[in-house]
Amino acid sequence: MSGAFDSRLRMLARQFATHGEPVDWSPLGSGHINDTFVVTYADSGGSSKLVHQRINTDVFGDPVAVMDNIARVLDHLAAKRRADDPIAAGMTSLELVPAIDGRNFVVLDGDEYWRTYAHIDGAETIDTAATASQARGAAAAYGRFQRMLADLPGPRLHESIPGFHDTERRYADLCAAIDEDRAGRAAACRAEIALAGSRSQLATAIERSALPERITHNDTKLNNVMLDVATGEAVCVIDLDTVMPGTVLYDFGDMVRSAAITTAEDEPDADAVRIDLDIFEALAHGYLGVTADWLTEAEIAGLGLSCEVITYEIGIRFLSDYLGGDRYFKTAYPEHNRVRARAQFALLEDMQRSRDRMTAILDRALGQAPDPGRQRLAR
Ligand code: GN1
Ligand code: MG
Repeated sequence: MSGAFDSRLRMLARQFATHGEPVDWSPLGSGHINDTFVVTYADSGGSSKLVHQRINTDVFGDPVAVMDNIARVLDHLAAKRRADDPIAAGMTSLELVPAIDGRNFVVLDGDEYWRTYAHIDGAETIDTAATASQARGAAAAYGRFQRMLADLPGPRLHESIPGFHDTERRYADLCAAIDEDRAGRAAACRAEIALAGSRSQLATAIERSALPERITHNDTKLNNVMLDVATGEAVCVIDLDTVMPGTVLYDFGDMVRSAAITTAEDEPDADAVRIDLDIFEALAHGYLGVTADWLTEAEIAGLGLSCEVITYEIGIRFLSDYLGGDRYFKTAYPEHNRVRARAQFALLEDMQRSRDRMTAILDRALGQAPDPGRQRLAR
């Protein structure tokens, strides 16, 4: 995509409400789905940066619905900040740059959907947590994000990807991918397929009917929170494509599997992949510190299990994509999705070995959170 971006950029500059001329650009971030570019625009008054992003319409079949969700969510977050709501203190949120026709996206060549955000200066994303305080801040940011959206007015958000965290369906998709064996890779993946089969009870382990529906982020990787470069504080939750109705367990589990890992997500040496319990503790404290008085008993009770379920879910998604010939996630080399799957499964196995310690950590974090019991009785 990046090679073709030069030719797109002129059209984007014309069709979005930009100031000045594009003078420089580079690809941005490490997402597996969309194409993202940061562009410097300059005029006589100075320069500023915008982020142009092409929405992957193979993944997001209804990009207009995605943009409708995002615009409503961002309006609501901005309103919280304007009202000086303490839950928004110190945070910012993404700002959409409109197109000149007033919409919040532009369509190029009939089927390329592009959106534009103002660049957030002085902030960065990290793929792995260097310190516990980064993890605590990111977890608190996701917790505050969920709470701020609890009173979003208007109709239910669109399901931008139906069944996104339906682990049972993800397991059925894996079984279909094994049967179809489209890329002829199943025979070589016997160990990964066996591991997935041996843990298949996780596919039905979350009792959704016992949990309140919330507005959740659904892609709570560590690198979807921007941190202030100077202070390391979490300042903005990004990557809002999958914000939709869900359960808080999806967000907590995804946060843990992405941040509390001793290696990169695509570590080729699966033996090196472990749960980092110090980071896990920081995540638990950060998240429960801002949500404990809001979550239900059932939600709190499910937090530990959610880590295993979501790690399993992403593992089987990577494996399914590998078996299907790498058509969903971007890959850098042919075995990439298989390596990712093995790393998730290794993380899952270590979580299962560490279950008692994780439960103790959650209990401790809950005990130190601001008076959850009283609020829960009052509800
Ligand atoms: C994708 O693009 P990125 O990295 O933010 C994926 C997530 C996975 C993640 C695995 C819409 O997110 O569900 O957890 O890769 N997003 C979508 O790294 O499928
Ligand atoms: Mg992302």
